[in-house]
Amino acid sequence: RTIKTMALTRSPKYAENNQPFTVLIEGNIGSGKTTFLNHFNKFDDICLLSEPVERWQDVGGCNLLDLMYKESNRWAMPFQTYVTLTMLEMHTKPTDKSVKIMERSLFSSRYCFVENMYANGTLHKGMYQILQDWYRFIEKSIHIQADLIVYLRTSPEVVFERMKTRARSEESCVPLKYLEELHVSHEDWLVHRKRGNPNTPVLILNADLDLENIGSEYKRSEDSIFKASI
Ligand code: DGT
Repeated sequence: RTIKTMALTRSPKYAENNQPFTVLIEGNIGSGKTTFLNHFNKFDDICLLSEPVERWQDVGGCNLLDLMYKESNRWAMPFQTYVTLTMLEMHTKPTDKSVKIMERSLFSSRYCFVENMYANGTLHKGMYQILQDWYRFIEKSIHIQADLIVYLRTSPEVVFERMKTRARSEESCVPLKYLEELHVSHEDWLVHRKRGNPNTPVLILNADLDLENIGSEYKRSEDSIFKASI
């Protein structure tokens, strides 16, 4: 009888019960998420999912990432809906590995980028509301596994220099101010825990360190990931 009552009150969410221990790698643009992910290539039993930036750069021949930066009032909204789709595909992708590590998540898109673009006037209130309704519907109907968040914490000035050195053409017009705003929204979410589920553990790494010196930080994350996942 209890089971029947439960079935009536809540239907299972999509992708519920088929996801392994999942780690989300978060941090500002240029914080080293891709390098961090590559570090875990050497382990067999991990499903690594890097952020689908290449898909955003070629949607049927259109570079949505570029349009989002160049004509943001018009393209931010479609860009965010596409990011949501590609993130959900990663969150729900089945795997037979015992750990999944993902670069970014629906959460950073929602709590950092969308909040920031609404606050700075890029997203119209109506667009923002549509996205919020989608997020609420997704929350009710799709399971998003998140067992640990690794926050690659940086200073905006450091990532600004890295972004300029990397010189991804779409980002050529991104000012320091944008990275400062994104920094604050990451801090609000992952340090001050103002958004999202405050019970998800967050491991904070010093990602201002350059490649030669970040080894010990990576080791610290390996220990947390493997200890927590067994
Ligand atoms: P990494 O490896 O830490 O250097 O990471 P990046 O910079 O390759 O990756 P990420 O996710 O910080 O940014 C890739 C580009 O996509 C960057 O220009 C910011 C943009 N981006 C990522 N997610 C979103 C989003 O949800 N909304 C908006 N507006 N832009 C996003």
